[in-house]
Amino acid sequence: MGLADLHALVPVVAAAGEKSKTAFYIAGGVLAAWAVLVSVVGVTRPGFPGGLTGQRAVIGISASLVVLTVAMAVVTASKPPKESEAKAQAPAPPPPGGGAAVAIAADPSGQLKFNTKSASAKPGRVVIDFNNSSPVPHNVTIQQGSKTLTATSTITQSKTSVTTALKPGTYTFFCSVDAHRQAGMVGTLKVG
Ligand SMILES: [Cu+2]
Repeated sequence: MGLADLHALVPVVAAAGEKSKTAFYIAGGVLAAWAVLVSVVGVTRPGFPGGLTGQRAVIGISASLVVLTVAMAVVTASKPPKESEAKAQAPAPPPPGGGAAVAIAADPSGQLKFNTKSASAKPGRVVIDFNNSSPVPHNVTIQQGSKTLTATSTITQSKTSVTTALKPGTYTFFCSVDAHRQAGMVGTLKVG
């Protein structure tokens, strides 16, 4: 196998490397086998590699194999970050211990009220699931005292959710659209 063949092999093996680390192991194995071959021949033949051309060939092939192996290492090493990236984009898993989902719905006929005046959750990550099947825009905003902690999007005829970390305590949930809170879209969220 000549040097040109080796270089032609790089993209092919690199493509295979996208799928697994096998290409890296193959390239590494070939490099190791070549190193053993050179040293065995070198030991058994005092004149090896014989002449400038022979030396250049041995150095060239060795260098190509090193480049190939490093290329495989780079190609295969680039895979784990892609996986973790995909993982980061995936939906967050349910909170491990503690936390809870709180389901709140707006009146389906469009009246300015929620389906409940009180809700409760365990401390930790709390998912507020809000369902507004009416054509009137609403949201669920969470306050503690006068401090707004989080809010869902304002939606009509759809569902949304927001996740927040809540410590034990008493919170207020309400709709911040226009005067919906004053009209009655308000309730108490107890966490504890
Ligand atoms: Cu509202």
